[in-house]
Amino acid sequence: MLIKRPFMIASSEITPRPVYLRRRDFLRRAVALGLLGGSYTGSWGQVPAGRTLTAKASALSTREKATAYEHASGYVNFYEFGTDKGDPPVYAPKMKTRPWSVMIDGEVKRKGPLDIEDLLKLAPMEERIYRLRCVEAWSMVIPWVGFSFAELVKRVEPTSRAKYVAFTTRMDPESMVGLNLPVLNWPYSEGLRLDEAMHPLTLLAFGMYGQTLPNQNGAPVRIVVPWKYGFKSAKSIVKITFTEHQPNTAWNDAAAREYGFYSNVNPEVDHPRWSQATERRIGEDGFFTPKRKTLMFNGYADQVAGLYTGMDLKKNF
Ligand SMILES: Nc1nc2c(c(=O)[nH]1)N[C@H]1C(S)=C(S)[C@@H](COP(=O)(O)O)O[C@H]1N2
Ligand SMILES: [Mo]
Repeated sequence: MLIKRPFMIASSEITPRPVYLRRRDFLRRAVALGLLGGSYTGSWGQVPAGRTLTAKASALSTREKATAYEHASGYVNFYEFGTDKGDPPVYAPKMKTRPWSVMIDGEVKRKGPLDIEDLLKLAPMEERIYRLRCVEAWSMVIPWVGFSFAELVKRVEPTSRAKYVAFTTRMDPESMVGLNLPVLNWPYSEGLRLDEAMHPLTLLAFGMYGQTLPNQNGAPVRIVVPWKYGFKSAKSIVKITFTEHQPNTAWNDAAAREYGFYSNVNPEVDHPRWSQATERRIGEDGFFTPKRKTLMFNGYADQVAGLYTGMDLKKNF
């Protein structure tokens, strides 16, 4: 029989949820006040003290155990900072995230730059614990902090012609050592259909693990689309463009056969070079652990399958 070591047991498993959340709130405030000496160890492992983001727990959260902070912030894809998973934690901290503004443009009534400080105050923050499934067949569970992207969309008023939204990542040659590599056509860009972008699960994230995002995870603002492969969730966003036609996206431009526009997590559609049927949970599943089955739409089928009725998901992969 498998014996759980104490650190593998989520506190949510041994404590009733409301108590668990209150305790976490205490831990967060304690961190903010410096009571715990700069960091705390809990169910998330060591989390360094940062700028705390107060958020209320969301009913959209999974009850699965969150990945340790160490892995979520240390095992990252952010190719602008290098293609190795360990590169972004080394180089990204050099990127300045203030001042920062996000340009709103295209088919929208309220165009123009939005300052990050105003964006942060746009709607109440929620903590959303989501599964994240990378196209490379690994997954994590991350407690994000942010609000539904729909909150922003409502306020900027897209025109009737807007059918898609495109996200563009910052290009900072000083810190982004990966911009010299010809892997992608920089800047990194991604896109969603407007109804996907407006889905309540689509999150505009400013933080994770109760604090502002570490740069390597997309500070100061990123998108998180939990039912799609991770690469759809663009980091460190500087531009949001509403368009009439399907926008080009960085990964689709680089290898159209491998990365479709939709990129919904789908165990039935393999990547041309590997299976998408299973995944390995980072920080939990060892090399010899049987692989976990990947779920349709990353387990969010009940909420999102309706967006794709009538579509051939093998063609629109
Ligand atoms: N700008 C930018 N955004 C990006 C990437 C990237 O290389 N550049 N990588 C993507 C990929 S492949 C994944 S799996 C997720 C990982 O997010 P995380 O590191 O915060 O878990 O970010 C996505 N967003
Ligand atoms: Mo990914």
